[in-house]
Amino acid sequence: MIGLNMKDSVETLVAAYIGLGSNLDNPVAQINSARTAIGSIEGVSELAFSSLYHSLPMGPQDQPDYVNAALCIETCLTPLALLRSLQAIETMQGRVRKEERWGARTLDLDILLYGDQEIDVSDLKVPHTGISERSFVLYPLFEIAPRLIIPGKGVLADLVAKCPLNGLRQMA
Ligand code: ROI
Repeated sequence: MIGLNMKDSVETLVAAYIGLGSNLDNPVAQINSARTAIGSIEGVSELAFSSLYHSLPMGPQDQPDYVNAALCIETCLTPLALLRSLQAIETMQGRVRKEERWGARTLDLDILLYGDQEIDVSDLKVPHTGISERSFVLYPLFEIAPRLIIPGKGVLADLVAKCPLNGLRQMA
């Protein structure tokens, strides 16, 4: 990206949380290079990065296990500008959007939270749909933000306490 457009940025810095997931083409390398790429977006800086987690696929079972992580950033980008930048990184890392719902992917970058905002537009729903039921989202998030409150859903620690691990494990 060459310079920030005025309409892509907000006046104040916002803390946002991003969920990372991959189950194709060396998932650990995919997640690590996505982390570097996100930190290089103009108007974004990394505040915290979770451990990597190994997780069983949610959805169709005839796909490889996943690697998941969570990232906290500080950004002056609007939610939609951030989304576009994340989608560009997914595409650069070989993401092919297929017809099949919940199929395997090289890289999935989801905006989990954007400050304390609730956003529901055609391209973007924040907090991310399904956040409260997905162990591979909640546990990495809890590791980097144990006191977080999820707008509209409550205290993260309570959501974690109610969510079984479903085979999730922290990688060495
Ligand atoms: N399952 C796991 N374990 N981790 C993911 O990141 C993930 N992402 C998805 C679907 C296909 C729903 N399943 C997943 O998009």
